[in-house]
Amino acid sequence: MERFLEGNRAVLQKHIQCHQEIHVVMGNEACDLDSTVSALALAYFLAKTSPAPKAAFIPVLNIPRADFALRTETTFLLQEQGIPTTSLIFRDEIDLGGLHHAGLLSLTLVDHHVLPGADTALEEAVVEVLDHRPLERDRAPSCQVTAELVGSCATLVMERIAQGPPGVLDRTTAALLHGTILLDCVNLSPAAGKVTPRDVACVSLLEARFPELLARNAIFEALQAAKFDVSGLTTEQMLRKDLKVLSSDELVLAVSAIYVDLETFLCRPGFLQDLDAFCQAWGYTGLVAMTISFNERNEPSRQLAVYSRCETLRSTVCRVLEEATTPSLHLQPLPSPWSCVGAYAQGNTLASRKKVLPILWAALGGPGAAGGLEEEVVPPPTPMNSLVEECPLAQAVPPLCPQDVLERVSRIAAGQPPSSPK
Ligand SMILES: [Mn+2]
Repeated sequence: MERFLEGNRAVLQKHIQCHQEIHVVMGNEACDLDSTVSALALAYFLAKTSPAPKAAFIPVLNIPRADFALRTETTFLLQEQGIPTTSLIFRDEIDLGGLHHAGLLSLTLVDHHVLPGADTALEEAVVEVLDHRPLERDRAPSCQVTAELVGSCATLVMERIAQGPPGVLDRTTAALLHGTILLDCVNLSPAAGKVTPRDVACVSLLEARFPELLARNAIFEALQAAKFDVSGLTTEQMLRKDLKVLSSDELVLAVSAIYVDLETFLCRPGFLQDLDAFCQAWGYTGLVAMTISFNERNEPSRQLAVYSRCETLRSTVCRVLEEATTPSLHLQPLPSPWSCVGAYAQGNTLASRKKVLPILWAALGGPGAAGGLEEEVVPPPTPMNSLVEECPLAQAVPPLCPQDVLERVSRIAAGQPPSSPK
């Protein structure tokens, strides 16, 4: 896998020069772990098994490279498997429209099967679809469609590989598929309602072939922790990672979920410059940051900050949140290091962003606040299973560092005592 990915760019260039077929395997625009790994693994398999003359099989991550850092569970798993980001090809690094225009493009869609409006022109190039949700549209008979309601698209890719010639699957690809299925299927927990017998069968098959794969719990916990690990992100990336945007005729208000406590967040180096630049770049008049963090007993606490350079807007938003009754947020003012930022402890830890958005929408004077919640999300949302939204994990996920989890597990595996109690 590593060598396949490393060579991709050169193979792509050569095929363009020689006017030979380029077969792109691409996931959806959320570019979550499933989309990424399904694209990598299927492209790798096709490259290994397709008869000559070979197309260039190129996995494409369906986001701009600049957004990749926000997919923290994906960057974590690829790094663990020794795959450098430099060998990946992102959507803004390949001209799919141009390739199609030149008659060179074949397209396989994984983890989705309908191209977004902006990509409609590429529909004609689609030769195969692998998806794990119900089909919304029919395809020409020439297009090979696999649509099965399993927990993870990676399961369908694994089944495809298992049906192919033996010996194609390498350890890295196996680890990627294994981790992805476990994350998507909530560690194969039947209670979570995502796993199917086919997902379980694939995980077992992978473990039988590669006994050195880490234990399921360890991988799941590490990936789950990585998903919410923002320690490596810039302030701008933290603000974008889990973002909703409310807009009225006059103003645009961003509402970001933040996964560190408010004091840490507000005291980041260069905080105010970064916040100003972020709001200016995207045209936001103000921003509400809702933080969720966990104490040693894994109890969640929520805090809230209101920022705007427009004092009228800031005080209006603050007042509306302070006085809200459905539900009451039980806000307690906190000292803020910045005069343009109001800070609060949120006593009502059950009041999620889902509850706060309508309050804010009403404050913006949204028409018919009940039915008119118009969410416009710019830039596109990341695939966050937001803790700030209502989410079954909101009470249970401790802020683990993914490296710690793996370290602890390898220590346990080596028979050494864990460095710190869990
Ligand atoms: Mn998926």
